[in-house]
Amino acid sequence: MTGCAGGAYEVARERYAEIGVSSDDAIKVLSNMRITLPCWQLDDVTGFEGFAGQGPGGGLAVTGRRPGRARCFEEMTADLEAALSLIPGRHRVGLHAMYGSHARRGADRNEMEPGDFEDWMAWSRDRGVPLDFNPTLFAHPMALAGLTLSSPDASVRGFWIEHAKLCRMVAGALARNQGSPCTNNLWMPDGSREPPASPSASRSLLMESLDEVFSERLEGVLDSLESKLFGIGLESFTACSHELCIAYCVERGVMPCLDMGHFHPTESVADKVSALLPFVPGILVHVSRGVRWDSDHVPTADDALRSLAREAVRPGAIGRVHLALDFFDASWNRVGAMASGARSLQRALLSALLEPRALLETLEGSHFEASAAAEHAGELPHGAVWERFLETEGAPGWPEWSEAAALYEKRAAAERG
Ligand code: RNT
Ligand code: ZN
Repeated sequence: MTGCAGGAYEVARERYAEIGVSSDDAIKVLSNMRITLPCWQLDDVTGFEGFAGQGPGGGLAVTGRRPGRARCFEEMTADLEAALSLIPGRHRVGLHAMYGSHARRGADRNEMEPGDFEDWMAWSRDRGVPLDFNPTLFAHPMALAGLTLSSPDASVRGFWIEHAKLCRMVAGALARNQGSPCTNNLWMPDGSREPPASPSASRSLLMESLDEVFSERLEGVLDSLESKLFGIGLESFTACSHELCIAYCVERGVMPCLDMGHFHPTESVADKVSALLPFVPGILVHVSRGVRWDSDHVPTADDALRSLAREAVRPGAIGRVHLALDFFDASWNRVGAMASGARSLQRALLSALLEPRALLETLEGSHFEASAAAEHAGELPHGAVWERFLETEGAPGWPEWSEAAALYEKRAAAERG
C-alpha cells in the first residue's frame, strides 16, 4: 500500500546507512532506469497484418487463450497506457514491425516505410514514451520453412534482407521522432529440425545477409543481434547461435542481445555481462523467465533475475546494459503480466542497488565474513524502500495495482470478447 512508508522508511534508511548504503541514492538511480515493455505481450504476438492466425511460428509458442487480447492500434495503446500507469517510473515501449500500418495500404514487409509507424510516433510524442524496434522475421508466409536470412533461396533471403534494412530506417525515424536513440533488435528463427547438411554453408549465407543489413551507418540506431539455443520444431540447429552472434557482434561493433530464456537452463546470463562488456558497444538483455525451456514466462524476482540486476547496476554497466522485457503469456491477465514483469525487474534492481558493494569489496576473499555480511544486508527492510519509491513516483502499491489490472481486464474482455 502507498502512503505508509513514512516512519518505516526512516528506520530503513538508517539501517542501510549502517552498512554504507544510501537508500535515497538507490531510489534516485532506480527512478532513472527505463525498461522497454514488449507490446507483443498484449496481443499474443499476432500483429496487425493478418498473418499470424495460426500463432507466430518461427519456433515460438504462446501459452493460454484468455479473452481480451488487443486487436488494433487503439486497443494496444490503451493497454499500454493501463500497464504504464501501474509501473513506477518512466519507461519505453518495444514495437515489432508486424505492428505497423503497412498492410492497410497493401504493402508487405519488404515495402515498409517509416510513415507506416506515424500513429506510433504521434503516440510516443504525446505520451513522452520513447520507442524501440524489432524487425519481424516470423509470422509470415515467407518464413514458413524456418529460414529467412540464411535461406538457400535467394529470393527469400532478398525479401528478408530488404525487410531488415527497412526496419533500420524505421528505427532511425523513431530515434529522430523521440530525439534519442532507438534500439533495433534483430532476431531470426533460422534453424532446422534435423542437422543441416552443411552448418557452415548456412552460417555463411547468414553472415553475408547480416553484412548487407548492417552495411549503412544510421544515426540514432542502436543495432543489436539476438542469438538463440533452439526453437520448437527447430531443435537440431540454430544458425545464429550464441557463439556466432558474439563473434559477429564483436567484429562488427553490434550489441548482442542476451535473452534470459535462450541458454541452457543452468547457464548464468548474469555472468556473461561483465565478460562481454569490454568487447561490445553495449548489451541488450531480454528479460524473460524460461521454465525448463524458453517458455517465455513472466519474470519474477528469482535468483536469475537478481543476479542479472546486480550486473546491470554496476558502475560500468549502467547506461550500457539495456533492459527490455520479452515474454508472451496469454494464461495471465495480459496487462497485469506486463506490469508484474516490470515491477519484478524493478524490485530486483532495487535490491541490487541496496547491496553494500563497498563493504563486500573490502571482504573479498574472506569467504564466511562476506557471506555473513551479504546475508545480513539481504534481510534489511527493502520493502520500506520499495514503498518509498512507489510514493515518490506516485505509483500504486499492492493490492491496488493488482485490483486495477483485474478490473481493466474484465472491462477489456467484455468489450473485445
Ligand atoms: C524469440 C526471441 C525474440 C522474440 C520477440 C517476439 O525467441 O526471444 O526476441 O521473443 O522478438
Ligand atoms: Zn528475445
